[in-house]
Amino acid sequence: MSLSNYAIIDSTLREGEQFINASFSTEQKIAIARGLDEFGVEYLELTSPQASPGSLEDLRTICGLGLNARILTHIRCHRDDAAIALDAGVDGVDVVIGTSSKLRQFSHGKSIDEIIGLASEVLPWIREQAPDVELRFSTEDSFRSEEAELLRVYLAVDRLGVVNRLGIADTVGIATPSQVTRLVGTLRRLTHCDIEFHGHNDSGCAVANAFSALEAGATHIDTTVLGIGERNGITPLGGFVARMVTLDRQGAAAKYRLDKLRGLELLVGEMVDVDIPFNNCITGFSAFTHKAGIHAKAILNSPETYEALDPHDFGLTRYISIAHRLTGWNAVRARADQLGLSLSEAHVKALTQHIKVLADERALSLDDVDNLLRNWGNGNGNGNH
Ligand code: HCA
Ligand code: CU
Repeated sequence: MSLSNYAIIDSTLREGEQFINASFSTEQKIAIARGLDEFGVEYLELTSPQASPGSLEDLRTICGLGLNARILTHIRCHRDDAAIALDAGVDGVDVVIGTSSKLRQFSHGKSIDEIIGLASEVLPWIREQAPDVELRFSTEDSFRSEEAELLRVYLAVDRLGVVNRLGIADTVGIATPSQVTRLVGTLRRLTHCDIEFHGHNDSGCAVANAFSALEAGATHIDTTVLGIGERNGITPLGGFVARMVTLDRQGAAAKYRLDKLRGLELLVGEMVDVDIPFNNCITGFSAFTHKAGIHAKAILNSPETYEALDPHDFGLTRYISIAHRLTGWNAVRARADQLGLSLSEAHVKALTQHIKVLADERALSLDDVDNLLRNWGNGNGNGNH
């Protein structure tokens, strides 16, 4: 596995548009596209120009912005869709067709042979029209498709020799990391194409599955800002970035403007009316707060002891909470130092015990503790406050 040789395809402007609260205006799409480009994702995937007249307009507009990110659009395996997409000036098309028995029965109604026939007609046609366009072929609901049938489709497409990338999609979010490893590994061995992974988060494995895909040789990972998408969405950009930074901090920092992540999440969050969850990787409000006295002491000595990620890499700061019964005297002393108060060690220890007793009786705020510190620091401390 190469930890640096992967690309992010951010689909906030395609999968993300399928999130229940999303209905982006042209200006909002431009702001998201620019934000993602500034962050440094390699690709933006936009809604099919067939979806609506506005989608076509906006695709043209974003293709014309001159961003560094390559612009892709997501289309059905259909000549008309491809023709409109190419005419809009995209750098690549992401072609998708369902292969699971459910999709074959309840969606497009085609057999595996018919799917292969269609792909064999549409994909070479796209390549003829646009020799330089990036062409991806993906199967929808790959993990609930019958494996032999699925491989038959991928091998037939690979043999056409016109596709750059094969995509696999965990459309309903049920794949396990080892299933992802196995399928990506099989495609790696049997085909010559790059491999893209698109994973939904219904059972909470979207980041783990994206990482398993990379470990097994995938080259492209689909994300959206805050993970927005159909139902509860897909691999979140921030969670995926957290995963990669813990493994190769310098590599990730060289590829992406990590300090732009929070602004991007706030931007999109406001547009779709969602708050950043408290337990969000990196940007959740408590992601870099430390509470227990034992943790606080070690953090004060060396933050790496209890931090896998450095908040400063993301333009953030850590916070040590001291106004509670789990507090410890090292953290209380550090707060006294911050306030410019000089207390003896014995005083700090006595005050810490006092805080614990008070905290057993009622909820304390940092202001309460600061007032105590100031009183004790002024020499009024006698333990009877
Ligand atoms: C969709 C389905 C899709 C496609 C993914 C892909 C999925 O909503 O059109 O093209 O790789 O999850 O299967 O998002
Ligand atoms: Cu999807």
